[in-house]
Amino acid sequence: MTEVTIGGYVASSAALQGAAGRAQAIAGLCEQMAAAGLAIAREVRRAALTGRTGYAGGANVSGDRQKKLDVVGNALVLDAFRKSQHVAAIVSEEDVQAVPTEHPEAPYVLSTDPIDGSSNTDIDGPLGTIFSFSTRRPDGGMPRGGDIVAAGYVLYGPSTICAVSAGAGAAAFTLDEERSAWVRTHPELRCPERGSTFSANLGRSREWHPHLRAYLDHLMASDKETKRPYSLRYIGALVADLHRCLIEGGIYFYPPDPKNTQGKLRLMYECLPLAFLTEQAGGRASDGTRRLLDVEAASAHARSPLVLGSAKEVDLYETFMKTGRPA
Ligand code: FDP
Repeated sequence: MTEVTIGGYVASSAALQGAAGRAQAIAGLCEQMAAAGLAIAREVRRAALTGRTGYAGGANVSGDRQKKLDVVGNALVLDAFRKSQHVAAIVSEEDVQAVPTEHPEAPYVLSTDPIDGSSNTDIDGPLGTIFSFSTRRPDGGMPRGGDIVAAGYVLYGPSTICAVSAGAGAAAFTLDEERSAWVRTHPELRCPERGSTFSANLGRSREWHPHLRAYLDHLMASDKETKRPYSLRYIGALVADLHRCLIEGGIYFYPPDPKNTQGKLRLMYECLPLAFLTEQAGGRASDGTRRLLDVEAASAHARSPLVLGSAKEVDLYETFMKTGRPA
């Protein structure tokens, strides 16, 4: 394993070369995010010992009851970037409005879900942090998929992993806790073209669109040639479910249903950052009918259906949504 730092990997990204200082600035931001991830990892590991499991007492703007770790994770990320010369504002799941930093004219905006998969905080299940850095729009509008310059996640599982892309491929680093150092364990993160697992909350599947139910039937039908039936794997923390898809292939989807008519997941700090990373790892990200990175967020907390993972699996999902059939 080569000792390449997260900042070194990001700075060398072919997509960032050109403007002087740009690559270094974005590399520094990703390093800072990984440092925040390290601090969050410690909080997550010690939560049951420090009284930080359970609910905090409030709710976020989407109406989700906040866990104590949501609040702690948000504070750690905000503290890491509040003084940053390169970040103008932070769009977080936990804050109603974008939080301005001390440098509101800075070139980049951070979008983040500091603790993804909060339902898992009290059961020792995997959690994540999602982030993206986007070029700030001069009109103050919400950054779009095309504005993202770097994105990734930190996965708090049996080990802590930071996956990152700065627009020219993707890599993942594992935290060596003894040295507090990130080691590049996945020099090139490549999502297999196909997989044999699917990941979705089937609790509402009876309420799904008939075309989607046909897709589900297709996945669960027997066919040796296409390795069906696929296996169901659902951790219930998006970062962890996506990580499996990127390593082993497969598909994750959170579709709309009568309760969540726009889906459940939030575009700015869940869907778009992970769409960017997934595409850079050779996978695909869709809202079920179109490329997710082309979808514009109407507001900081806008939701979208999300379909992520192996390119051919996402293609098939879209075909079913169009026709109700595999072709
Ligand atoms: P959670 O509500 O626990 O924070 O971000 C939302 C998210 O988790 C994703 O991480 C996860 O994939 C999904 O919601 C789980 O939702 P369901 O409980 O509806 O399956």
